[in-house]
Amino acid sequence: MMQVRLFKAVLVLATSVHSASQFYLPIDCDDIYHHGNTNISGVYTIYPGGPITPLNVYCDMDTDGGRWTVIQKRVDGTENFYRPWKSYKSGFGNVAGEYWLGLENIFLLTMRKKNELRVDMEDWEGGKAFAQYSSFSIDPEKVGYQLHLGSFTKGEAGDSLTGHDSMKFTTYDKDQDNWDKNCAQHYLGGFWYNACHTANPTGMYAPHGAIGFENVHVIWQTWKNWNYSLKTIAMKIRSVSKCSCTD
Ligand SMILES: [Ca+2]
Repeated sequence: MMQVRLFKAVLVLATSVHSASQFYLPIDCDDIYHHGNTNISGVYTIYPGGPITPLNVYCDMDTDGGRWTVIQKRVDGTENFYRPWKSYKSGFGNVAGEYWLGLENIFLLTMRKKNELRVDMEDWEGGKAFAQYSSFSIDPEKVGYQLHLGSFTKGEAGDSLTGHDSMKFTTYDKDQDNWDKNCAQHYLGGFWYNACHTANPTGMYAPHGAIGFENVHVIWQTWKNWNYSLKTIAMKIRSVSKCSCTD
């Protein structure tokens, strides 16, 4: 009870000093960009869950005008993404490298503001591509962190995510997919699997051609098809609300 009261008091305090920029608590990288007065990509602290739960995140301030809050990133295979529900819920990895921001944090971020989604990826031959969607949000845990994806808007990578819209999240120890087996166990990630996927950003990381199994890699089907293991992939969200800040 004390904690709840304290939390409310701090919230009121945080709200009351909203206009004083030195006390402003950013919710996402859009806030960092506008209120923190920076356009440098890197690790920053945001507060999507309120003032007593700081969260480190990577902000992409370079791509297409910046302001992107990165929620998932693969670059070198140093992080294990074959993890249970509790890991996908709370988040894991290193925000300066590979990580998953956590379903609870993603829920809070997308609850606070309306966001668009961009997925950037690279192959092993120096090629780059992206896919962008008009909106992205997820429901709370009690309804399985169900995905709500807007329409595909642009990007040469093509649309490999619409087939995952309206899916609940599945991990190897929590099956909420549309397959009679468990997609996460079979395709080695944690995702909004359907039956099962056309994109597998949390799948097994391996140099292209290093392993023979199909469909278990880091995949974006409309760009490189089922049997190409991508070198990098990053999912990032950005507020589409008009900035009301004055500075
Ligand atoms: Ca299943």
